[in-house]
Amino acid sequence: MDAEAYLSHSAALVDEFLEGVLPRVDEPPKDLHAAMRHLIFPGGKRLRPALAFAACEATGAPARQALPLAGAVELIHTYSLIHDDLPCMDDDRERRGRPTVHVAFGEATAVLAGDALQAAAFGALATADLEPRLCRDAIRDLAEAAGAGQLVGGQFDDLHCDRASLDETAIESIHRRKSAALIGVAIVGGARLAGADPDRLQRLRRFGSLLGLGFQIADDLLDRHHDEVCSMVRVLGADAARSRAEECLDRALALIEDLGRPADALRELARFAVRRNR
Ligand code: GRG
Repeated sequence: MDAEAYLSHSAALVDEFLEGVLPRVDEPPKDLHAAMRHLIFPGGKRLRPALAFAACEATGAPARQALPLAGAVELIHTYSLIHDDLPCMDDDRERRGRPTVHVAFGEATAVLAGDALQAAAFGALATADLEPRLCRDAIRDLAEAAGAGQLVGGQFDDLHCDRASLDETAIESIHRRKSAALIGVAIVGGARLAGADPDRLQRLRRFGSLLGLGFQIADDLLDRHHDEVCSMVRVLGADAARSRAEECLDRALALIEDLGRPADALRELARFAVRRNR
């Protein structure tokens, strides 16, 4: 199965899950519930859920076993996009060709919708039918990836960094926290729910970190604003940034070289994440 087919198959699986965990729009407070769903349906590429499913399959379990984690990561991803678009952050009026949540529903509702999506992510994991130790570990990993040490801390440094002192190393640190950590937790979490042993989890953690960095450099290459303060293209130039992303991909793929056919989808998605044009 190629990456596009795997992504659309994954989207169908995770959409059904998300539909089940999100509050209905015909129940009050209706506007809050509609705002929570605005960016979830229709969603984006659903790359993180797909990576969770593929890592689960690479570990020998059916994709469905990773569903609570895949759904939880997509909920965190969506909350972070809603908050990132706010006037106090990037101040974007459009995302995926539609009005951003604060444009459609107002700023206060967008903040609250993001907050509620984050809570829904942890609720979905905590109430899933999982072995208690696996459930605890998955929640802990997600909290780490979404918190001050990773996603939120990376966003903070992105907002407050000093353009003059931002070299490749500093940008890489922000990319790893703001973007790669959530990619990594999707991969590690998917394998965890498949029962992966500590060695496998450690290897996939390194795979996810490299892939996440390659994904974010690809995002910098796709971004029309190459003069963005925190862009690898700004500090390296497009050619060197592309080489750096390819190097991340090569090193990531080498880590899963011996996983055989069950890891085919994970490899396809890795190539897609770094070479994508959307
Ligand atoms: C506000 C806590 C907080 C964090 C914001 C998500 C984020 C951190 C910033 C958004 C801008 C940005 C460059 C994020 C890096 C991650 C990224 C490239 C998100 C877009 O991911 P895709 O391409 O999006 O998977 P789709 O639309 O396909 O879901």
